[in-house]
Amino acid sequence: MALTRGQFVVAAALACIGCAEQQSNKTAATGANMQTGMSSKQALFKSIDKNGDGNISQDEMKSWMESLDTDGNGAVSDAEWAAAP
Ligand SMILES: [Ca+2]
Ligand SMILES: [Ca+2]
Repeated sequence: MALTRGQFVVAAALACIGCAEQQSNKTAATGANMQTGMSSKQALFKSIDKNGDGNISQDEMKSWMESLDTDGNGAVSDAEWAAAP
């Protein structure tokens, strides 16, 4: 089954959220999220949901991925992910 571009983007985002969740213990240990009180998963959602309507649209997902893809090759490498704020 072939994925459409939109389905691919959503699948990639879900994979990224899974990565963030796996790293949440490490983040909590450093106290990086103490000021916001949000889990890294919530913070990631809010950072993608630019207009704050509680939904991540394909456009929001696309612009988020493009913001991470600093070399513009259409993919987010682990180095680009690691360098993301
Ligand atoms: Ca939104
Ligand atoms: Ca890239």
